[in-house]
Amino acid sequence: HAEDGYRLWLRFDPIEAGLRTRYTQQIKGIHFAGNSAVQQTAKTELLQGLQGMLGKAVGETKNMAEGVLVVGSPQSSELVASLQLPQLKTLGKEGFVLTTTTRQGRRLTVIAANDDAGVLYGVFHFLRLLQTGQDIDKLDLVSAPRLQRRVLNHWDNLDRTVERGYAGFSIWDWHRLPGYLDPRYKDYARANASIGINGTVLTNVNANAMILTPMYLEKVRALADVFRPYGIRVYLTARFSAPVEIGGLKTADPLDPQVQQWWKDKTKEVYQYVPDFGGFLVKANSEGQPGPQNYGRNHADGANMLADAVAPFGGIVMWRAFVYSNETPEDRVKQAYTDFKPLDGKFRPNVLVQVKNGPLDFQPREPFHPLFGAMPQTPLMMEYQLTQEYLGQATHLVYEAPLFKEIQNADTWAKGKGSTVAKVMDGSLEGHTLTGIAGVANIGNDRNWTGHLFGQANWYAFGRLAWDHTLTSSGIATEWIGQTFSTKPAVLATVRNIMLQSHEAMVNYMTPLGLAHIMGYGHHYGPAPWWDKAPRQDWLPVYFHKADNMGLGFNRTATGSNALEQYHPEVRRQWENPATCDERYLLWFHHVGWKQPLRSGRNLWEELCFKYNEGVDSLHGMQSQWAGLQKEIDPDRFAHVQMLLGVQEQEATWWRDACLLYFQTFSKMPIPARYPQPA
Ligand code: GCW
Repeated sequence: HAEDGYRLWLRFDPIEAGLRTRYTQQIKGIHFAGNSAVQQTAKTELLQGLQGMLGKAVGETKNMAEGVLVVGSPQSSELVASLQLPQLKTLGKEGFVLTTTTRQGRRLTVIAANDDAGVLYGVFHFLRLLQTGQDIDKLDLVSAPRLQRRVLNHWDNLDRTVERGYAGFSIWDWHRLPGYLDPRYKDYARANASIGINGTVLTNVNANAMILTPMYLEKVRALADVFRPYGIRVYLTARFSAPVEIGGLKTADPLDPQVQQWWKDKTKEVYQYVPDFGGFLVKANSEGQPGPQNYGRNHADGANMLADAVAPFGGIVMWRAFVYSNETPEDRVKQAYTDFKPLDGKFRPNVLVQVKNGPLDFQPREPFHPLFGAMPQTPLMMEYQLTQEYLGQATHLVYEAPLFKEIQNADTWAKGKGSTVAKVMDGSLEGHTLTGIAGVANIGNDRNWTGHLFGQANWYAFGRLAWDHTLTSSGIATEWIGQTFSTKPAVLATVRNIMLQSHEAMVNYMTPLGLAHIMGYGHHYGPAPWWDKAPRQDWLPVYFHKADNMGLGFNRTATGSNALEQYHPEVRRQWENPATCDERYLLWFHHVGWKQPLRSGRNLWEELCFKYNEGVDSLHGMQSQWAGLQKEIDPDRFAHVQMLLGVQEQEATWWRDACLLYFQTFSKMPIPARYPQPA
């Protein structure tokens, strides 16, 4: 049948005959005793997945016979309890053990966990091993999530438009909910559960208070009921002015007792609909959203009011630190730190401050956000953007895992060398127990979910890295390709190669050397470094690149905006000197002369020409590598990617030519003759 990508990485087609024979001998029957809703899901997935891959059903058994696959938790399965697996003692929540063991002379394969979610994740991991052709003969694997709240953020509006969504309309069909449950909800839940995502914020951070009215809460309940058996909790965005807009109050001042009471009552009501409701995500006093500052209060006042309302029910508040205002004269990238750093220690224990990976806004490349490492008393939740707002949207192939890893591996030096962003995020640096990560979803109602087939890889990579940030970009790509396309070594190697170079390629053809935010105004898609007419200067490309006859780049050292002061001295020292500054961030921190020699020996202008051309060349390479896969990939998915790569190649060329021609009006130097000369 036509391959439309709907099945994502959950393709359980018959596997290669040799492997099938081996696995069939190793899995002769299944012992699965648990019967909670989540374990029932796990069981269904296991039976279906095995049947699909092995080509025949594997029977259930009550006995501990040779070759049985034993699944469950000690609480739900006497057999699992009797195995007394030592690994379970130290295994945290949601973790699982996959092990091969022998009891009474019989070889057993075991998927065990301490809780239902762990069983579900263990089953999906086991299926993944089979899908990717791994050896399951001597399993000895223990895995537990390093982050607790692994959450997708949907910027979905109640009219089904999706802010920064490029894959169709929202998959939430509010109009027909709660009565009509689109089968897609279940498929969405499966996909998330298979990669360990355990929460979803259904609504846009630019929030509509209506979602908190009974009419919508009924619909939210219906979705939560579908997701619960997959271990997924629902969260909502809270519009700060809701007490006024739907509550009839005169104010939303967080210190007003009536306002506080309104939120308490509202929260109680939400929990009546959704007893395991996760909590609220809030964007306040940012880009026109209402917030506590409208009443002379600060972000902690606002967050704590909501935190107190959800606390009795075990809920949390994810309070976003993406704040800046055009009226503030301060460099936009400094404003979040300025607002939040002084509030460290002032938040309730059930508040996570949610911080974007970089201090500007989901650019192809940014240095890590200076709040990481700067708020030791506050758990920080990482926010990545899967929907590729500034990354070519659903047209460009960009595998984002290398971007995520670059941020996570960055050293904040907060507590000396090795204080990586990953350690801030997973709580280990400061001993936080509440941890989390958010990915702004790239999902819509397109048949393949993400618009570009390779957008699926970013959803996948987000889940896998949320589970275990030590996984590598290459390893995750290998898993995804194996499940999505093929496990043939040549396919794995070629597709992986395309994926692993794609992010750097994009940085090169869009914003090399630390440039940022030179995309077209509003839509953020194509190049417009010349744009100087937006209603706000903090949205203007010219404000960010600061090209002039002397050079290019934003001076953020002490002689400029001094954004560097927000980083730990060790980090600052590396970056404040152009000679030691990582050239990937050079123009982010420095205004560099056009003729300044860089590490390559080329001067800035030549290096810019080199990078933009390198980006376009990478695209040619990606195209020809993909072309070589024609015989290996089904025609529909092959053509889909091939056509999009064609568009991407044209647009990379457009980016290169537009940016070089524009910057040349300042550098006044020729584009070296070895490069194509744009008309
Ligand atoms: O990236 C910017 C987007 C806005 C978005 C905002 C945010 C939801 O251009 O569309 O609003 O960030 O993260 O709040």
